[in-house]
Amino acid sequence: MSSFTTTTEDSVAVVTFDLPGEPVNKLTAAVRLEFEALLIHLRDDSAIKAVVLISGKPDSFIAGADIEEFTALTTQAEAERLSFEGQEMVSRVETLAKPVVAAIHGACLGGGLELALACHYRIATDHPKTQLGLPEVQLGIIPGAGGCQRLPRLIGVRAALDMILAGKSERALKALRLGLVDEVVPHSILRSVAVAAAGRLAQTGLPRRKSKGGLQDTLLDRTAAGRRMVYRGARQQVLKKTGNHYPAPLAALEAVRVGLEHGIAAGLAEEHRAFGELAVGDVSRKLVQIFFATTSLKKDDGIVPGSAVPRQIRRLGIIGSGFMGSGIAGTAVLNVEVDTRLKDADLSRVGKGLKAAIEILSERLKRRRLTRPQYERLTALLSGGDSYAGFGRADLVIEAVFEELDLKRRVLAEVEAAARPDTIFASNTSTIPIRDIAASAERPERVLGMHFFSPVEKMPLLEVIPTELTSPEAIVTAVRFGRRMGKTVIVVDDHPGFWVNRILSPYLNEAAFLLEEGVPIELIDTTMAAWGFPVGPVALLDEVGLDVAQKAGRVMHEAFGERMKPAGALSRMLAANRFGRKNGVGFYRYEDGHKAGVDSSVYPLLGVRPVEGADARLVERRLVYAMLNEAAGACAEGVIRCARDGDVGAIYGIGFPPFRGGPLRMLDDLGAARAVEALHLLQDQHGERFRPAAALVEMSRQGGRYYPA
Ligand code: T1G
Ligand code: NAD
Repeated sequence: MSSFTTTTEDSVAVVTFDLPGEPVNKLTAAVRLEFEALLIHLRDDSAIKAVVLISGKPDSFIAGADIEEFTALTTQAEAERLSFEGQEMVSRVETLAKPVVAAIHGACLGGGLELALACHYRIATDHPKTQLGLPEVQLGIIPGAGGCQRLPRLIGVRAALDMILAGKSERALKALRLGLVDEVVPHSILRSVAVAAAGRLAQTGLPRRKSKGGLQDTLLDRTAAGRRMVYRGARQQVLKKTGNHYPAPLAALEAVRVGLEHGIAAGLAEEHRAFGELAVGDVSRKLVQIFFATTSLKKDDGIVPGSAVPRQIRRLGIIGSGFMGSGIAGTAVLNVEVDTRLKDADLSRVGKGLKAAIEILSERLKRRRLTRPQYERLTALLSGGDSYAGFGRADLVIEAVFEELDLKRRVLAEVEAAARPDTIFASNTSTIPIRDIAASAERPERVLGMHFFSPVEKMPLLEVIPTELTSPEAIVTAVRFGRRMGKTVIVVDDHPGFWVNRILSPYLNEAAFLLEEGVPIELIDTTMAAWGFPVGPVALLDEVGLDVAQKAGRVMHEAFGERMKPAGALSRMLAANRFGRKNGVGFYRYEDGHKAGVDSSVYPLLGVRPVEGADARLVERRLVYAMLNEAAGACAEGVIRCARDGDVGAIYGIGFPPFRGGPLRMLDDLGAARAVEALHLLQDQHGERFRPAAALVEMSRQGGRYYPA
């Protein structure tokens, strides 16, 4: 079956790419062969004066190289060859003696954008699905089909590095401003505008692009000395962000540098060399596994497929317009465009909550992600009050009041009285079992947990927690709604702390034990940041709020006993009125809302003196194993449905270092036997809380794993 069909309109060949049987267009080896044959035909057919390349898929132009195909490669030489062949194919487009216009609608990513860059003119649709980018570094590789060469030449080295090193995509209007595309049009006229442009270029020759920008661009982008500054700055930024754990961004920077300083041939050679090395490396393997795990979660509704259909959510009610309630409201309005009503105990709190929700929208307006009319329309969807007025029409109600069981039960009863019998009730509790909240519910089949993470608009994870009584319809509705809010959703079992807080708890508690022993705060936090977490555990406690952390710790202690007994550090801090960032004093000092260094007056409060010469490796060992061991235990209890959910949850919920693949993947890499051995040592030194989970011991005996080898 062929992937390309060609029709001719007034001597313009319109080539439609539609990979049979696949949801998106990908560049596979078979596609490359067919396309190269087609290029020869286009070159030799004298009736054809110009070419348009367009996609037959509803919302992808080309999603890049086939990730499955290149991850099947086992040797560096094979991977290098794949990149080299991609470069060759793309170069043949650029050197075709006839103008080629890329007509782009939908995802234009990786190799797809590299192909478009080799075309002579690019037109994109203004549709939000149209995204242009080089996401390769997110897969641990670099653009390997000339992207490191053509992008900086087209849009300038600084703008190109911004895109390549972060792997971020741009919408059409931004792409137009950057000079990445030549025109932006509505989808309905994409094809006709592209055909007209191709015809025009055939007559008038290739477009000449004026170099954009002022003096600064000239100095920084177009002089060798200026570029040296750019490379140095970019390198520092990459190291700061990735802490040297991710080799791809630096390799991409080098491929760009070599190309600009030594010519495109040298640049292409460096590009395919580095691609080959990275594609078979461990970091890329891990990141690709996470890509496929995330993709498969997009289709997993947490129910037996087909056993229920999701309800449409037209109106959303939120109880509690505090920190979380307002964040959920703003994010729901932004991404789902749903009518949202907030309720709190009094009007001044409602006002505050509405303001915070609108702030999420204003932020997008400022960054030009929303137009003024869109912003006006979205803010009009938000309303609030101090009563249940309007809740009779809500399809879904999310509760985000204080973390108190009695209060949550009362709110549920009030909602059941005020709302329709078929309204779904979701609690955003972070630790309390949902079955306890639902214990006296009239309609427990409509009650579940939707556990968002803070800040809601930024954190990519949602845990959906059904009880034994929750209906499949309620589950699938919550999962789909969360997904529309932009979240990766895992469905987890109803145990205290669910998954993410369950594994986070012993980790944070271990940090508190370290503090009580006088291990310096800086040492704890820099150790774990260097290990790959976005922030260290002590800074994280400050972010979460020490009161919130203490409450959660108590719930966990009650549920799991001695093993989760809280260290005393938090109570001492709270007794001194230190809540963390929220009141400006925690383990760190805060000035104008910015973290301003460790507050050394904390040590006397904790009754210790900072010890000198503490061993960072031991600190790391205790913290990491506290989490890994809990992950193994919780997994064996069935908190998560599979290892995939656990690893994705840890990475998206608490920033577990992606290059390590997640806690369960890490246990597989270590081997259960080694993990058990390390835990036994810790148990001897620090007590029973490090007793290895029974499941892990069993695994070490049987040589089991979480993932197939
Ligand atoms: N390779 C293989 N499979 C892919 C794919 C790709 N590039 N892109 C998508 N899929 C599959 C996906 O796994 C799923 O499969 C189905 O398509 C629908 O995807 C030389 C080497 C395009 C924005 O990183 O970001 O080019 O589960 O459910 O939400 O330099 O998929 O149905 O069997 O995600 O509408 C760089 C990755 C490659 C883009 C669509 N490209 N894809 O999102 O649908 S490296 C990427 C995405 C490269 C060159 C290098 C998204 C999407 P299945 P979906 P969606
Ligand atoms: P918050 O104190 O900022 O907000 C709670 C709000 O609930 C307050 O505005 C309060 O006035 C309101 N409220 C209390 N009783 C009410 C009632 N009877 N009717 C209506 N409103 C009432 O707290 P938060 O941080 O937003 O946490 C809310 C929930 O979300 C808690 O269950 C918490 O465990 C959970 N959660 C918090 C976080 C976090 O990081 N803060 C993360 C995930 C989940």
